[in-house]
This record gives sequence, C-alpha cells and structure tokens, in this order.
Amino acid sequence: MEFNYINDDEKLFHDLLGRLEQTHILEEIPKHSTEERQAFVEQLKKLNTTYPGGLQAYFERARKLLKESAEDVNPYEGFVPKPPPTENIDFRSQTIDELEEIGAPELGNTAFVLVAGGLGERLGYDGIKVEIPIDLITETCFLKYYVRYILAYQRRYSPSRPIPLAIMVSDDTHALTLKLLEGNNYFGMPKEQITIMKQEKVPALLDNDAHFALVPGKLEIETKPHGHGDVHTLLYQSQLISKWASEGRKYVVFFQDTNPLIFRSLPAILGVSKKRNFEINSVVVPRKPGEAVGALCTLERPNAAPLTINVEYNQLSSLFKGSGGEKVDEQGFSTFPGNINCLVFSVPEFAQTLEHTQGSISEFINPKYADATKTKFKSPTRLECMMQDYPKLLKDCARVGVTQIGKEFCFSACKNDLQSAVTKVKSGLPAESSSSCEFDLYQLNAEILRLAGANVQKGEPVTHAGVILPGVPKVVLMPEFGVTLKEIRNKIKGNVTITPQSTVVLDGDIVLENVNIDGSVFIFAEPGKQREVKDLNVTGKNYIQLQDLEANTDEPTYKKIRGYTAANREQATYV
Ligand code: UGB
Repeated sequence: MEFNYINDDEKLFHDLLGRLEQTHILEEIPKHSTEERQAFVEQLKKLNTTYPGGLQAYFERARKLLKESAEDVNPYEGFVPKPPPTENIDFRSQTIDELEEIGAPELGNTAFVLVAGGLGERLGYDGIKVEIPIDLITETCFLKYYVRYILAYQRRYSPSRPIPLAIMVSDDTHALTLKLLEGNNYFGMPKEQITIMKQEKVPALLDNDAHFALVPGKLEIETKPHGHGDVHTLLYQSQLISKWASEGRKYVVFFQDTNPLIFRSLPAILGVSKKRNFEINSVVVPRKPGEAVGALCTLERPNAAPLTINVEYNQLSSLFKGSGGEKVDEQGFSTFPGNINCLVFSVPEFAQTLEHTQGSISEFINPKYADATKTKFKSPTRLECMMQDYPKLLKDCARVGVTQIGKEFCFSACKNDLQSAVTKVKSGLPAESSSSCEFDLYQLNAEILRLAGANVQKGEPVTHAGVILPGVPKVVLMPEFGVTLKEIRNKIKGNVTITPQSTVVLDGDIVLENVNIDGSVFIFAEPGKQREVKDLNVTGKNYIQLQDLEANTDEPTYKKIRGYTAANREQATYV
C-alpha cells in the first residue's frame, strides 16, 4: 500500500513498527491528522529512547516472557531455596553501640535514593504518599521527615559536604512532589542537593504476540508503570552514580516512600555493610508465611553460583514446591525473612555494574488471563521490574548480604486502607495502615527513650476504626534530637518518666534531666544549640486525645485514612 509519510521520522518509526509486527497501528496511522501523527512520532521517539535498547528490545523481551508465562514456565525450576545467612542487629544488646560506631560516620559518605513513583491507591489516598503526615501531633509529612533526617546526619558526619538525595518520581507523582518541595522551601535542604529523576512508562501489551495497546479512539500507545527497578536505569542515565563514585562516596541507601522507621536503624545497617564489606546489603525482618512481603532466599542453582535474592510473595509457593516447603519457628516465623526494600549498595561496585549493564534490570510479566486458554488478557499488561532484582546482574553473589532487624526498629509501611487493614489483622497479618504506621513510630520512639534510660510507661492497646494499636505515649522524636542510641543515652539524665496517655515532642538537641510528664509537652531547641531541660513537671493531664471520626466527616483525607483526629492539641505545654 502507498503510504504518504509526514516526514522522515515517521518513516523510520513506520519501518520499526512493521518489523515489530504492529500492523494494527500501521493501519490506524492514515486515519489521523498531521498534528496527531506528529504527536505520535514524538511519543514513539520518547518510548524508544527512555527504554534501554529501545522499542525493539522491549518487544523482544515481552514476546519471550509472554510465551513463558502462557506455557507456565516456572522461573525457579531447578533452584533449591535455602534460608540466606543473616547478620543481626539487636538494639537491646551491647553490640548496637559497636555497629553504630562503625556505621554512623559512613552516613557522611552516603547518598540517599527515595523511590516515590507509586501512588497510594491501596491506601485510599488521592495525592502523593510522601505528603501524608506521619503523625497527627506535629503533622510532619514523610518527605519532610526524610529530609530532616538526612540533614541531621549531615550536621553530625559531613558538615562541610552536602549529602545527596535523589528522588525517583513518575508521571503520577512528579508535579505534586515538586509542588510539595517548592511550597516548603525544600524542607530546609538546598535545592541543588536534591535530584529528581522521572521514570517513564512502557507500552501496554494487548496479547501474547506483544501487540501494543492503543488508547481507545486515539493515535497513542497506552502506557503503564514499569516498576521501581527503573531506579537503576535512571541512576545510570542521569550519570548520578558515576558522579557519586568520582566524588568518593561509599554507599547508596535506597528506601521506600512510607517507612519512617528505617532511619533509626541506618547507622547500624551501614556498620554491618562496612564490617562485612558487603557489596549489597538487604535489610529484612522476621516474616510469617502469607504476608504481602517478598522473602530473601539463597537459591542454589545447577552449574552456577548461589544467588541471594528477594522472591516475591506470589512466587513463593512455586519456589517452595518440591523443596519441602518453608519451616516456621514456634512463633510462626519463617526461616525465609521478609524483604522491606531497604537496600545498601557499595558505590564503586554498583557504579561498575551499572556501567556494564546500563542499569537494565531483569523484568517479569504478570498478565491476568481472561480464561484457561491463556490467550486473552482481562486488560492490557506490561513488563515490570523491581529494584531488589539487582543481584541477578551479578556473576558472583558472595558479597550480597542480608541483615535482619526486629521489625519494630525498622519497618512499618503505610499501604492499606482501613477496611483492608482490619481484614489483614483478622488473619493475623500486619495492618500496614496509616494509623498503624503512626503508632509504630510512637512505639519505636518510646522504646528508644526506654533503652536510653527513661521510664516510658506502657498502656493498654487502643482501637481506632477497628485497627488495634499499641498502648504507648505519643512520643515524637524529630531527627535532630539524636541519630544513634549512644547519643540519645547521653540526653536522658536522672529520673525521666512519661505516662502512657502523654504526648511528648522533642525537636532539637535537647537534654532531659529529672523530667516527669503526665500530659502533653512540646520541647524545642534552637538549631545548632543544645538545650537542657531540668526538673520539669508536666502533670496537668492535658492529654491530646485521638478522637474517632464520623463516617461522613469532611475532615481531610490524611485523617480519614486513619479514622481519627487529634483533639485539643492547642492545650499542650510548650517549653
Ligand atoms: N515505586 C516506584 O517508585 N515506582 C513504581 O513504578 C512502583 C513503585 P509498593 P510493592 O516492603 O512492603 C514491595 O507498591 O512493590 C515505589 C516489594 O516488592 O509500595 O507492592 C513506591 O512509591 C515487596 O517485596 O510495594 O512491594 C514505593 O516507595 C515488599 O517488600 C516502593 O516503590 C514490599 O514492598 C514500593 O512500592 C514491602
């Protein structure tokens, strides 16, 4: 058929689409105006440049993976899963001081990467997750908390060299993340210290032949998110990783959008990375079978070195089939611990691997088939990739380490709406709601003060919107208060007591000596100055109550996803 191209670029892409057997698209093109065709050429150019290897590579990988999926190929065939050897971090043992002492100075040689391209759909939140307040006492949002933590690390361990923060966003989160940062003066971090990297979507696939889906009625390929594995490609393409390597930075820490607990453990995690000379260090927590977290496994393979890697929870049953299943201890925890997607990489090796591989990470496909013939999909699918699949790029996993920490010290994600949270709790699984995340942080802060010598009293569990939450005082420790346990130990002197109904905010370099709190108190210190608070008695019982919300409340969504609001905050004592 004679085809009148609008320009040379269109001809190039026409030929490419022909080679990729996208006849349905070629037939569609002549039905559209020159402007629409030009816009389509621009879309194809973008899709072809952002995906490593271009559309041809995407198509070939999609065909291969779709075939394997339709044929039910088990990706773990012949692999024998063994529990991975783990290092342990125990905040209640004396070893914590040694690990923090080794690791904390390395915070000054670290770059941070936040993956924040996902939307809070499961959470029932309509904005970006990093703007949600972590607690209803200070209403500090996730992103502010992370930035303040990095600045607190910097003040202690790298005062003359800024610690870089890179944030991966997507089309869904880009504009709102920028707005949040710009509207808040980047939370006190110089703008040039933060790099925003945007991940691009990939073509949606209609069928097992990897035909690209078109947006109905338009000359435009439908696109879908490609997963957080894109972060490796972006670190390579933006040349950030080579910059960090040339600056002599030693570690990169990856963390996810809604887990505020992890920062408390990072000094010790870096201590393990350094002590054991790990190329990669995956942080794990005890995991019960059935939890929606992946499991870290060491996979013994025929004719290859063992691979230590995360296996996603939906693939665990096929992995364990034939290997006798997974064993659980008397508390029901599996010998295969749970992935929390906090990964620490050693920069020189990481930079080298990204240079060789262009950061292109192995992909998977998960089509929802319409029927048993596995020929039709319920809706278009796409290739996806996960950042924790990085070890597949390595020939030798000997220096891939796994570090286990009690969950209460490092992980509480905010992922589920209240209804799903209640269902999960009923099945013995963690709620992972906005409310459980808030209370887990209070609980961690209370425990840290206890380990530092304070008498922080425990109360009875409380229930809000059907979710059972720990009975603890609402303790908010802003990062500047202290980043290691040893530092915080030096800030608790004499007799410091906090009752279960109390609320305590410690924001700044504050030392407490003989302090008794039965009520609500907010204590601030000026930046850069230590403040001693001695012989303070807050006994007015001016408790901040968390009050349940009515079903049809017009309170903001960040409160609705918890089911409560903080009443009488204004009555708190300010010191
Ligand atoms: N994310 C992106 O930045 N881009 C994307 O395209 C997708 C996500 P989810 P998931 O720790 O609880 C992971 O969706 O993928 C960001 C592990 O795979 O919250 O369901 C997103 O913004 C699983 O093994 O998690 O599950 C967020 O910051 C288990 O460990 C992060 O990626 C589980 O997390 C994670 O995205 C867990």
